[in-house]
Amino acid sequence: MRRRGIRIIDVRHEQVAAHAADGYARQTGKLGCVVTTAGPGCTNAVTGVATAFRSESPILHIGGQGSLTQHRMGSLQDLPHVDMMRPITKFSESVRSTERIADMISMAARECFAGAYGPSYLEIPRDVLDREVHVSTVVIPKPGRYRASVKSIGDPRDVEKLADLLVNAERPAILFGQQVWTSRGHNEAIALLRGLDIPGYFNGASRGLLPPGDEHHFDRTRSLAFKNADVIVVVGTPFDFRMGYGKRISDDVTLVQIDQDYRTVGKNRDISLGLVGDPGAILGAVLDAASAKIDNGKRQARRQWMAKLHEAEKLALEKLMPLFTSDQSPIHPFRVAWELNEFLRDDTIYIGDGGDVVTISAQAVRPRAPGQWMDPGALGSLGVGTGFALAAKLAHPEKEVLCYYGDGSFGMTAFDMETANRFNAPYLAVIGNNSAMNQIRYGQISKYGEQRGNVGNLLGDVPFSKFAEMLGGYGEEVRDANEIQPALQRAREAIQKTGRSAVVNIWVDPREYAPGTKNQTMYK
Ligand SMILES: Cc1ncc(C[n+]2csc(CCOP(=O)(O)OP(=O)(O)O)c2C)c(N)n1
Ligand SMILES: [Mg+2]
Repeated sequence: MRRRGIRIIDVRHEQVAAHAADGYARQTGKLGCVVTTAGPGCTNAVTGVATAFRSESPILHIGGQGSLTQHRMGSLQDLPHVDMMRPITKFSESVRSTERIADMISMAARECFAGAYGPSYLEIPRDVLDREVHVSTVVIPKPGRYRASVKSIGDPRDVEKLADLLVNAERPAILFGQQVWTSRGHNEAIALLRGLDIPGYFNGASRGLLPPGDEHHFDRTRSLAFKNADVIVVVGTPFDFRMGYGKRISDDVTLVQIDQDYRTVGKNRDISLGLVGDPGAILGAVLDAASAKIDNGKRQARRQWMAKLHEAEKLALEKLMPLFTSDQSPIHPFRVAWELNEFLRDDTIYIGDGGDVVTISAQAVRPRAPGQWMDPGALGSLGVGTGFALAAKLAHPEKEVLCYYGDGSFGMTAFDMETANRFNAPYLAVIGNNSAMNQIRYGQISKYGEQRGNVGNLLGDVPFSKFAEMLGGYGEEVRDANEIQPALQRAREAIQKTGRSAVVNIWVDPREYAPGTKNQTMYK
């Protein structure tokens, strides 16, 4: 395998393997691959594959199966994998003969990149895998030769239409979703914002496309902008729960949607114009078309619109500052979020894996470069962090990797921190520890009252720093807000010195919740 340029990263838990394959795809833009055994190996990987499915991340899951000669006889670890995986993949098949393995891998990979990206599953029974066949009997697709480019711009007339809309807009706003990053359309996205002077908003994996402080980067005024805009362009993100299913956007605004998937455009609400294709290719073509048409009067109007939004951004930040700088005890989770953002380097890949503490961190943490924000995406799966961290560090050994966990999340997959250490891929784990599944606790308390609300969501007080020490790394407990920054620095230095992952376990106030949790917006 090594001779063929394939590196095997053997993890402890298959869920982590699947999240790592997903994380690798997100970090490299290439196909991630996870290989599991049959039965429980496959079921353990399900959450990772499902996460990749909802996040449109291209991964290939290859799974084992008992021999075809024992088909349905009750062999060890036998399950109907192909049927199980079908609803959470774009392609799910069993390979029935050894001659077909390579060809079917190419089919699975082609599906991963067809339209919106996503996972494929391929089951290979044991005797199919073990049999030797002569190479002359086999179709072996060549890398780079087995599929077409996916950089389609859709209907060129619609590209012209969108260019017209944008050069004539006075109050436009563009929201870039995760497809813009996963399809690597970030350069075109940025060029369009700058070329036409349009405010940009970013969600999911597209956070960090522009650095904080950039003239075209906005992040606290999306509702305001959408309320007052004349043209809104939504790129590579569906009208799902994160967008209130599109219901919050007025019917009077000109609404344009660009997506890799035909099925996503116009779903849940009507649009004025829809374009299907590769986000970067489309945005690049739109800028080209618009460049010939620019109207400087309208550009001036757009610059004033941006200035107004910048004012509103400043006010929104000022309103949050008392929470960000709170030195209350126990520590306010908003303070942790602020300190994490202060701590980030230009090259830190930031991963959020948890409930409320992580939701809160999104209010302060601003990744400094494209690809340096990772979250579970629309499936909202807790436990993604360890696999993401492992993959991110392996894909970019020169970068720093920081995963911010809830204590509930950390408990789910943390044991593969040992795998990260074993493969010289150390990362910094920071835990916002409220000894509870707090995001869930809030809803229960508000529905059923204190007494009945605290059921099924309280966790023990665990000094997780010892976990890092057990694995030969650095660990620290933090109970004082002013100790957060120094503790993070010590952990950073220790990782550099020891090559082992570190844990900074920050005890946060369990009485504090994220605004979204209080409004229960995730269910609306
Ligand atoms: C695998 C999985 N199980 C359950 C949930 C539902 N859930 C969402 S947030 C949350 C609480 C998470 O607790 P923690 O990681 O400690 O973060 P906190 O909310 O306490 O800050 C739960 C159980 C989920 N999203 N994913
Ligand atoms: Mg918690």
